[in-house]
Amino acid sequence: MTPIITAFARSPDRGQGLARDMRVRWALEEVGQAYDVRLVSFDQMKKPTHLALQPFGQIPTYEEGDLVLFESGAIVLHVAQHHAGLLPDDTNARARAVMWMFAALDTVEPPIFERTLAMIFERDEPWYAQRLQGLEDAIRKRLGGLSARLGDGDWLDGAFSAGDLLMVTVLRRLHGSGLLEEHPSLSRYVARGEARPAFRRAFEAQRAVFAASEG
Ligand code: GTB
Repeated sequence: MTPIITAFARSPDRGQGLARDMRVRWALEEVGQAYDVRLVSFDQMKKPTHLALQPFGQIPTYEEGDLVLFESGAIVLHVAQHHAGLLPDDTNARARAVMWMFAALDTVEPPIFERTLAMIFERDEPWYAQRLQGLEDAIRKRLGGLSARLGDGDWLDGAFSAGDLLMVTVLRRLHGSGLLEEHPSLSRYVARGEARPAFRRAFEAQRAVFAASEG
C-alpha cells in the first residue's frame, strides 16, 4: 500500500526543503518506499477534513491504510521501524539511534526553530537584538555539545540512522546564519547528509512542488 503524506501546496520556504514534510520524504526515499503527496493550502489545513488527520492543522501527515499519523518524528520512526536501513539491528544501537532522534527534535531543534520565528515575527520589537542574541547563545551551546560528540565521525553513532536524518534536517535551518560554520565538522556532517541520493530525490521532489506553484 502506497502511503500518502501531506505537504504545503506552496511552501513559505520557497523550495528550500525546510518544511517538515522534507524529513518524511527523505526517510521514505532512504528505505525505497514509494509515496504519494497530497498538497494542502493554509486554508485547507484548518478545515475539518485535515484536522481529522492533524489536530493542530499542520503538515505533514501520513496515511497508510487504516493508519493515520502526524508528528514528523513519529512518522520517521514508523518508517524506520517497518523498513530496513534507518535503524540498526543491534538492540542497544537501535535505542541510541532513537535517542538521537529525540535529541534532534527535543534538544537541538527548539532554539533553532525559535530563532527562525523570532526573525520572522519579532524583528521590529525593541528587544529583538537581545532576544536574538539569547537564542543564538542557546544554539551555540547545543552545537558545541553536538560537535564534541560527533568528533571526526561521519555520523552520530556508527552507520547513518534516522537520528542523523532528523539531526541534519534540523541543522539545515542554520544555513546562512554563520552559526553552523563555527563548527566545520558540523558543516561537513550536514553536507554529507545533503549529498545522499535519497536526500537529493526528496529535495528535488519538494522543490518541484514549489516551482509548479510559481507557475
Ligand atoms: N511537531 C510537528 C511535526 O514535527 O510534525 C510540527 C509540524 C509543523 O510545524 N508544521 C508546519 C505547519 O504546518 C510546517 S513545518 N505550519 C502551518 C501552521 O501551523 O499553520 C514548519 C515550517 C514552516 C515554514 C518553514 N519555512 O518557511 O522555512 C519552515 C518550517
